[in-house]
Amino acid sequence: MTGILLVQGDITHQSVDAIVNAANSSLLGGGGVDGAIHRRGGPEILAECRALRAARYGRGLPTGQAVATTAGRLDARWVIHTVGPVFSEDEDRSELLASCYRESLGVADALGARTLAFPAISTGVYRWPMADAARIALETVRSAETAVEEIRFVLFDTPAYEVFARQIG
Ligand code: AR6
Repeated sequence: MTGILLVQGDITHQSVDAIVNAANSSLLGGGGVDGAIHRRGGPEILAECRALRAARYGRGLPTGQAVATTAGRLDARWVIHTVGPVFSEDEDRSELLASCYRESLGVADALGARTLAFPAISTGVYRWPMADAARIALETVRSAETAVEEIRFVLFDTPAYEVFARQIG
């Protein structure tokens, strides 16, 4: 039985086995939660991301997939990088957003992670409306088969936390 927990705050301050990063396909960092993870986690994370790109993802990590690196100086064992879809009014990309959560859980299981922290993937720079993103995130992790014991959604601000709290019921 997997516990689902909502926390308001900065994901880089969480103590968990694995922290999920809302990355982009370059894996080379960016703004938002990605920038915060690399800043606080230090250069070891970027070094592993570069090595992964060179070895496996020359064209970038595809949207909806996930891959792990060290967590550097973060209080975690791994960072799991996943690439959310950019929100579109014209095209339903929900399955790609759900895939980010499913694939991240799959990577966490393969690593043996028991506790995992997710940000609200795609809800910042990638503009996904928070309520819809929360619904997809919660439905996907609730229906996933995983050995992860605790999934923590770390919401950066009060409005985001409240949206998730309403969705979780
Ligand atoms: N802890 C928890 N949540 C955070 C933090 C933090 N430290 N910082 C921001 N958020 P975003 P995306 C929230 O933009 O939409 C990057 O440049 C934020 O308020 O980080 O998936 C990447 O390199 C929002 O609710 O990710 C990509 O290019 C959520 O995290 C692109 O942005 C996600 O916002 C990915 O865009």
